[in-house]
Amino acid sequence: MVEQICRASTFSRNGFATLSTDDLQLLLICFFLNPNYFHIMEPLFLLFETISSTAAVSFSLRLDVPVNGRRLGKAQAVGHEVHFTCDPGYTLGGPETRVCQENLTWSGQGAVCRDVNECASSPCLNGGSCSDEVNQFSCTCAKGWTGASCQNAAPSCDAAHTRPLRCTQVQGTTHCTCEPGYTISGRDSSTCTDIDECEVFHNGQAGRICHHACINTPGGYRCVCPAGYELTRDGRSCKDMDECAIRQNNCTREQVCVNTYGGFQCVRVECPRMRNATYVKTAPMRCERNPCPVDNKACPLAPNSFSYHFLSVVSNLSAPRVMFRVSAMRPMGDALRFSLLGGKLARRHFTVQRSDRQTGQLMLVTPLAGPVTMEAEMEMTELERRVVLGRYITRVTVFVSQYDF
Ligand SMILES: [Ca+2]
Ligand SMILES: [Ca+2]
Repeated sequence: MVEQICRASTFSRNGFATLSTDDLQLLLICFFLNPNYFHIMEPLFLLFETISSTAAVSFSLRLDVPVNGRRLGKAQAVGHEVHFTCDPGYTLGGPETRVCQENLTWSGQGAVCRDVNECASSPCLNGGSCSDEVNQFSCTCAKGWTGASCQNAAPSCDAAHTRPLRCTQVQGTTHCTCEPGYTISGRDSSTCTDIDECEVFHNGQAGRICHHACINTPGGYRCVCPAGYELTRDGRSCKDMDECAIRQNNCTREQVCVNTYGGFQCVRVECPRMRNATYVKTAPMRCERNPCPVDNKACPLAPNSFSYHFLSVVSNLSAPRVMFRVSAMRPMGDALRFSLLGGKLARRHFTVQRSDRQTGQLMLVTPLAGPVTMEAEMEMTELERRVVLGRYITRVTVFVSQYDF
């Protein structure tokens, strides 16, 4: 009987129940009968109020409103429900609805509003790190990226090296492309990055992309040539400028302009000075021996003529190859002999061969690495019954360029 009276529902009213002094006494009796009574009544939150000078106990079921959330519904009568919602940015943990039960406890566990982890979906792109905040997230972007989700390449000196992807929808499928000269890149393939043609086609099957130097540009590339060369129409090759032909040289009237690969040379032929013979210039590139005095026995042994030739070649020309030919126009004697004059250096790179009865040729036997200027002298000797009739010197000056073009 007492247990029945002491059932929690005895004191249940409409949520806030006002206990009369009799009820309060009954409560105390219940407590004395069973000291654990208030443990049973734990959900009851006792309030003491004074209403019209009547001591009364007002109680309500403890029901915490979740932090960052709201409770909907005020009724606390047995069988009634309350609902919980959370503020934006929070998700409800626990039941959405709790029912006031017969034993004056609420059904289920307490509701809590948990902060939604906006970082859970890894919203920061391109290596950015995510910080979860209430109802939002913030990205700390990796170097070179910007935007709320680090989706944009940061403006920099080479900002032009990236372009946005161009996407189109075709029958529900997205097709993305880049402008010519760009390729899809980025961790999530969301960016078009300039192709470094200079790097990619450095030494392709078709040879070097540029004859000389390559400069990568946004969306393309550019070939450049060293000073003294101009880019050809194909935009790849370098062609020597003929400074002698276009009069972009500073050679004087006494000098002869010799075009070389990558430059030019102003040369002036001086006839050789010899003790036993004198020479006169008979052409800009030729000196002939003056007639010998009758009493000068050494003079006739001196070379009859000196011819000067200037060759321009590129560096590392393959060898062997014929560089120059000398022929006797009107052979006087019965034999011709060709030989190479000059020092060790000339002999390392050149040799003289006979190509037919009247012709000798200067051969390059070892490639010449430029830039260098090399001289070689060929002698043609005319003989009549092994007696020297005349000697003819051909001096070849070879200007080797710095580059192999
Ligand atoms: Ca490029
Ligand atoms: Ca030139």
